[in-house]
Amino acid sequence: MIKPDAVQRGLIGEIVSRLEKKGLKIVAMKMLNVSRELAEKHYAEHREKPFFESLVSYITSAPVVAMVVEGKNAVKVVRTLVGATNPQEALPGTIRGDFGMDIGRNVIHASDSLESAEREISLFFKPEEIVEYNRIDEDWLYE
Ligand code: IDP
Ligand code: MG
Repeated sequence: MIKPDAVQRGLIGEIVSRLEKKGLKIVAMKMLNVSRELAEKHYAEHREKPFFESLVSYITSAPVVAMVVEGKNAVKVVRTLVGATNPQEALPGTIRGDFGMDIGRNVIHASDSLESAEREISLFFKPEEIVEYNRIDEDWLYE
């Protein structure tokens, strides 16, 4: 999910482009305003954290772009492209490392496991919003 700061800063294209060029297949994508209810569900695991309120207020402050991407080991690959949670520690070349300055404005969200991906996808998308297709370059992306 491209977070509100990245949408406001005009980084949607850059971020989508990085995922696309890596070879990840985008199978769903939408812009939406995250409601407080959705934000609380999405970040349920952080409910007891001191930053929970500011996190919910951040993610609901402007539109986001939610995506579902597929690929071999997609969860791990995306987390690697995204970089460390704190953009000040994220390596250059990663999305957070290249575009962020503050842990509370860290540009992008990425699911951390297949289980959380499944849970989060079901919060943001109806099954019929996820598209099945082949990318023409798949034979050249994978051995
Ligand atoms: P992740 O996004 O890298 O998976 P999580 O630990 O799951 O990191 O935290 C979820 C989000 O909560 C982070 O992306 C960041 O926006 C916010 N966050 C995490 N830790 C802090 C903190 O210490 N202060 C403020 N915000 C935080
Ligand atoms: Mg997380």
